[in-house]
Amino acid sequence: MKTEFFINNRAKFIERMDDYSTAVFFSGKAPRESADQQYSFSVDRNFFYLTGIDREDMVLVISKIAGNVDETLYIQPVNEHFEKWYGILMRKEEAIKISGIKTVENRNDFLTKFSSKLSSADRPDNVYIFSYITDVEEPYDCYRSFANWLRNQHPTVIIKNSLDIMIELRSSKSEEEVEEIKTAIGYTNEALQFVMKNLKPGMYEYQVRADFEYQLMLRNSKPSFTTIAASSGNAVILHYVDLQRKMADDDLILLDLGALSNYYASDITRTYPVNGKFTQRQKDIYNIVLGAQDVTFDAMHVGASEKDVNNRVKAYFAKELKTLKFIKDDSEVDKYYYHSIGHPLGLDVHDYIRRDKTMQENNVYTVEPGLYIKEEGIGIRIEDNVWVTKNGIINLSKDIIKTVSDIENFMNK
Ligand SMILES: [Mn+2]
Repeated sequence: MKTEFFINNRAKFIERMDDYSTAVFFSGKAPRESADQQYSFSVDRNFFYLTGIDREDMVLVISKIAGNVDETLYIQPVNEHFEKWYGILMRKEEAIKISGIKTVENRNDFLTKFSSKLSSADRPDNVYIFSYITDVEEPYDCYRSFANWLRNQHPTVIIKNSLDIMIELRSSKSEEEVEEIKTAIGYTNEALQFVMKNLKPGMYEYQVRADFEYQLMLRNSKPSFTTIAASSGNAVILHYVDLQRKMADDDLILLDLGALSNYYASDITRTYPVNGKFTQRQKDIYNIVLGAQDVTFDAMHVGASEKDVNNRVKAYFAKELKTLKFIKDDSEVDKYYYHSIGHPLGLDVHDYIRRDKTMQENNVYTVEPGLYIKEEGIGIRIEDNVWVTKNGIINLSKDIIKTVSDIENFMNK
């Protein structure tokens, strides 16, 4: 991605931060998995959004004091021993080139320099750190240990959360970001075509996952989240990840999966007949879910509330389920449709949710109606990724086939 994109993101952040403030962003560290193994590193998405860099243990500091802006990036110093074992660390010149940040310092000096800044004449009153989902069971992350240090060493400084600014910036996608999501959708489409060609009774669910992820790896991509491959009755479990079942003739398989392109995610669900042909019952329910997508697309526009859109879908499902004699009253719809219609998508698969929960220009959402008939072992979800524009919505994943006839024709070609 272009350096200008990241420079622009920081400019937008600076515009929104209070004067006499400093904001700190950490790139993060991989947690330990066992005695001598680390989980693979995945960069903090806000750090990436503001710098374009995806390396471990870096710190971005942005200051606005009396209107004067200062940006400093702290990176790990060159360490020959480390490089012999793990790879080449990022050099100053490269960090400047990718991020457009002119001042790059040694990571080991961060706390000392930050501390002296807080005691100087041009000190900030506020320090922005970032907090989103806090879970007391989770180990301390970089922000928490930094917040503790701040409270101990500089108890009068005001700690603010940069969450609201990041929600505003990240929920409004630039064209460049939409292009990345489209690329991620393209990988997903190609990998799904390979999956469909290989799919047959007798395969295990984990083999379908392997087919999908192998195709992503061939494209230097990877899954945007843990691949869900749920056959038959397993598909009524929304986040089913066990994948041990051997598939039989006449099974459906629900695949909820996605790929990454420069950390931008796609999140797609398709439901296929394992033997290449839907039964009449499967087809009937499948087409109801497909119809729910159209109801959703019609309801989505700039200013629409997520709740209203979901209620339209629920009303549609209730009507269809009553016709099929599954339910007698609208209130029973939750038995067969028990999630909501979608979520914002971007650098995170579940991107930040706006506080007012309305759809705004340049938001990207998933649209994922589903019906889950436990008593018949049928679970069907169809999920696309949609861009909200002032001229209406654009389905970014319309090329991934989904009608009954298109799926059957493709699988039997
Ligand atoms: Mn999904």
